[in-house]
Amino acid sequence: VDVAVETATRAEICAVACADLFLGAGEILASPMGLIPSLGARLARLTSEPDLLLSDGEAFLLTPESTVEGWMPYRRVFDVVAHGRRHVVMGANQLDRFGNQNISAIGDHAKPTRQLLGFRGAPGNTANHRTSYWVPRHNPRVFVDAVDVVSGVGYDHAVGPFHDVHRVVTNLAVLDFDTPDHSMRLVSVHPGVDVDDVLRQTSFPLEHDEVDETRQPTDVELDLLRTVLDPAGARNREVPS
Ligand code: F8G
Repeated sequence: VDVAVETATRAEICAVACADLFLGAGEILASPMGLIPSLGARLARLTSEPDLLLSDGEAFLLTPESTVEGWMPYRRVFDVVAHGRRHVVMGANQLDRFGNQNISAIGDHAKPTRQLLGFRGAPGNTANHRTSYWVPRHNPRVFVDAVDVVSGVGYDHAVGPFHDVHRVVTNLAVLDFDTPDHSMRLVSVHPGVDVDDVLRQTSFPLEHDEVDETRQPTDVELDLLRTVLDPAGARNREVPS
């Protein structure tokens, strides 16, 4: 097995966990929001998923090295969303145990204490195709009993046959919804993190019967991250080790 001899940083573990979100994806549009999910999608394209399409979020499809390889103006992104051949990795100010996401507002909806991003593409994304989440600071303020506003739709608000909240990757762990009632489950903790650390940082109970350790990057993945995708090391500032 091609396992890296050098020690990976926490950020590199997270980027590889994000790359693994796309395993088996084939020729779909990957829409990673934020640095670590973007590194993950580009890494997947260079390793496990060579047919993955990467958009710049405006008008072009890019190679992992940022060369333009196609034209996808904004309106065509909506066609792809509706058609379902897309996997978005969104952020979250709040997430609950059924995967409802809030990026809209904090507090009472009639008089919010904080105005955030708004609903953006979240409702349509979660109704139409696979969605995952990236949370760089796993804590009880993000992992809440109930979100203040539902932006991305969770499993307790069925929105049809294409709803598919896949996984949540955080700075501590990987989680999914593969339980009988689709409540959140702890899949793996990153090297150096205890299961109890994750439970303490999560407001709701998490199933944690069979928890693995998140896998280490391979030598090839570490080399790509360090020399091709992020030579300046921005990843390690977003997620300190
Ligand atoms: C809180 C909390 C909390 C934050 N509890 N308080 C406070 C209490 C905090 C601060 C203040 C601000 C398809 C598609 C689209 C498109 C199209 C196409 C999408 C439709 C494209 C364009 C579009 C959605 C993509 C994301 C989000 C990525 C992040 C953020 C963040 C942080 C969410 C993590 N829990 N939280 N506060 N977008 N971004 O103390 O108070 O609130 O806090 O797919 O768009 O439109 O649709 O958010 O907030 O996926 O992940 O970075 O807003 O930066 O600064 O933390 O300090 O001011 O007092 P943030 P933050 P204070 S798909």
